[in-house]
Amino acid sequence: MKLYYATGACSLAVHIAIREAGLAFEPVKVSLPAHTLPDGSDFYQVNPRGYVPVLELDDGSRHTEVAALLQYVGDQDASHRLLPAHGSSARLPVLGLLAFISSELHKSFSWLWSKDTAESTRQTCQDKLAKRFAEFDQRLADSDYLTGDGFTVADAYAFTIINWCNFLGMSLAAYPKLQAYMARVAARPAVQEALRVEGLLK
Ligand SMILES: N[C@@H](CCC(=O)N[C@@H](CS)C(=O)NCC(=O)O)C(=O)O
Repeated sequence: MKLYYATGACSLAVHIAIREAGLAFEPVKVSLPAHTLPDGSDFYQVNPRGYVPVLELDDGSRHTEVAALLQYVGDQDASHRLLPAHGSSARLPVLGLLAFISSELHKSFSWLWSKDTAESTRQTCQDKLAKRFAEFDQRLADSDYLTGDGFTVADAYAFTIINWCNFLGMSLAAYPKLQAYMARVAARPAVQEALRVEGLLK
């Protein structure tokens, strides 16, 4: 299995999940500004949409979309620790969170990354994110992770996206439980290893 990733991008969620699941894989770094691979070849040949993550399975098939890839990776872990079993009621909140993080967090942040985004749009996105952060802060008052006391693929995704606050100069000081959660997730050995491999830790 190969994971095409870019440093600190949303692909980090899949990277973390793969390491949490203990799966064998080859990380392949993509230069996003140039859309090139380490050998200089064109990343659009791998993904015509031009974005990471791409997960290439051993049969050569290539797949995209963070929320879908996290489900695939979670299901490879036979203990169902990262994603409860198909058909179980415990799976539903995790799937709900994957969709929520994708549409309500990931895509709002996408506007903040663009230099061309108008100030009014930027403000709207920040206001929306503030509401989502407040909700997570409340949710984390009684539990270590988003769906209870165990880490799931939803935490890999939430951590990755909220971590962008560090790059965009957005403070989480108003959300102490969320801030503590970010430190808790960052301290997990699999997360430390993913951050180190991506060059985000010394
Ligand atoms: N719909 C995709 C979006 C992935 C995405 O936004 N990837 C960004 C990095 S976080 C990217 O590679 N952008 C570069 C580009 O679109 O050229 C998903 O959910 O996986």
